Amino acid sequence: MVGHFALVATFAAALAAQEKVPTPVTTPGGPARERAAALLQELAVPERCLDAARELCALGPAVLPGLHKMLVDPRPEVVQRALFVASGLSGDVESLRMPIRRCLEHKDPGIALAARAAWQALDGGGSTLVTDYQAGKVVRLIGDEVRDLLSDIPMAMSVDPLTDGSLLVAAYGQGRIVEFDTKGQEVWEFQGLQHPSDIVRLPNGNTLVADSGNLRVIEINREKDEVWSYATDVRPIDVDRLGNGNTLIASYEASGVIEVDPAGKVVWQWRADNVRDADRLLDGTTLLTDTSGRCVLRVDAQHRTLRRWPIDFACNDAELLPNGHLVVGGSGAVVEFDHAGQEVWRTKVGYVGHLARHGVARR
Ligand SMILES: [Ca+2]
Repeated sequence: MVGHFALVATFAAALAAQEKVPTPVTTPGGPARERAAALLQELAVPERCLDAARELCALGPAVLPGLHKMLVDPRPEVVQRALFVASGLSGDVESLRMPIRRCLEHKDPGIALAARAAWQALDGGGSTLVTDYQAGKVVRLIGDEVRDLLSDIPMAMSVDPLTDGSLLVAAYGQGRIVEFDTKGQEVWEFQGLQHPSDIVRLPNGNTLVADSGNLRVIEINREKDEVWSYATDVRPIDVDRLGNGNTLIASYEASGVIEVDPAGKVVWQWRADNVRDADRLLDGTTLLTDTSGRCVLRVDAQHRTLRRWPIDFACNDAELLPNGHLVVGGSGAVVEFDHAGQEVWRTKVGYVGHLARHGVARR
């Protein structure tokens, strides 16, 4: 991985307000800071975790003193909670830049992965990075503006933005994954895949690939050696490495959604034919994007459905944000709902294979 962390111009320019953001409570110290301290404690309570995060995001800068303490806590789970809240804060959060940058290099992979999202949020300005499979593009949506970052990538299915501004892309139609630097030049690729659907650059520099057509997930190192694989009853569409070292895989017409440990043992499963995205949330629950069911679900470890968002198009990817909003992309659109389920923003896109929200619009 490239060792510098320069701002990407498109990120820095992306500070335009995009949508309604709760006005931060401006009382210095006092009640807001006390409330923040109590809410930061509640992040550790699974039943309160996501609600506490949402309320913390609304508090704004009053949260910062407590967050700074958590970011240097020796317990990895505490640091991860702080990074999640950090990625949803509005207002002046510049003081978080150095602590988050240190977390990017943390030896705990869960912290390093969580820091990636928080890092992108710092300069993301509330933009949404998406692939448009139909147009063969990677684009950044900022309000109603659509900026092309990469084009001429047949069936661009997934993109992983790296910390130095490079973009790792799963070129589904070319059977390869490609890394582009900030000038759009190819700097690394891996060929011989069949319909790669998702990619993740891991903190150790390896790359996790959903090699869909070959019915396997592989992890390869920079030298392109295969260092891990999983190929039992999967047609992987989405793959994530979790903080505990396990791998979460969502498959089309195969095992559904499975969490497998490094030895390949399935430790959790959600049976469904067409869930195209699964995300493990901070409270241990799982967000599922069910394309055939046209809905997004939040389910717990015991397979209970805690919430269901109906979606009016074939959805492919979703993200539940720290502020409680849900962003969903798929066939024809990207939509954002607030915590109450009200649509706050929608834009037309040909066919979204993957999306990622970076931060909140700042004022
Ligand atoms: Ca996922």
